[in-house]
Amino acid sequence: HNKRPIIMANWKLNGGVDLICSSVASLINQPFAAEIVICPPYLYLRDMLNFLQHSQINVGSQNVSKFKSGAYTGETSAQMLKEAGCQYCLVGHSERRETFGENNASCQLKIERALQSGLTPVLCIGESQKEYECDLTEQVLTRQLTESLENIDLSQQSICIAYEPVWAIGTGKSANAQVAQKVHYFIRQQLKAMYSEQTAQNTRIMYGGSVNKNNAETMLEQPDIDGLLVGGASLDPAHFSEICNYA
Ligand code: G2H
Repeated sequence: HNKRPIIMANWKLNGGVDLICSSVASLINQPFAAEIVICPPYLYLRDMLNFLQHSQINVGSQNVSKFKSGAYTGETSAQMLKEAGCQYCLVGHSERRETFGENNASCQLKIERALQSGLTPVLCIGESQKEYECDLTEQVLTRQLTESLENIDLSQQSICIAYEPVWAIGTGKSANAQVAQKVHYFIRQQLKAMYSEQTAQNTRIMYGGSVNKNNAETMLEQPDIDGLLVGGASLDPAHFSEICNYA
């Protein structure tokens, strides 16, 4: 690996002050080789940022508005997140696509907003169970990448990609590391075709979907897996710090 690995925790709609305190306590003084990022619910971003301000750990949001400002009740803008101190935002997580009507076009707008504000977007892509069974993975990923990244210039700024096969999310069925590696390699080739060899090499591609301490190490050994996006297992601070130590 020529890049620093990245391990991101996605708390989803979980956690509270207790989890913040216990996570911070278990992570804060450890010298991790990887970059560690925690994405708590919006309401806790400030607390997280305050606790982590003298640490190496970064904070990200789980979503971002596609709008800059205005009459959009309930939204949080990229500028606000950046101003609060976030460095990353997830974009287009499959749960948002499935339950909140997000699609590649909204991802494209969100990525634009994030980059304009200096946040690094983490574009989440992945095929459904049905698409996987019909052998449509490459087709689906190509479409997600080309539509979500339309008109996005990556020569001066970077994004991260999280490959999360939907059938592996929260199911306990993680993809086999060799299968995941093949898909990551494919994603990198797509980035090369869309941008350049350099952009493809510089973009960190994370794997997500039922990552835990038993599969994290093998995943991270794969040449095209640059990091992990961890959901369920990140809610247990000891378990999460064990995963972080594999990178
Ligand atoms: C996939 C992942 C984190 P989990 O959604 O984004 O969650 O590890 O619980 O499958």
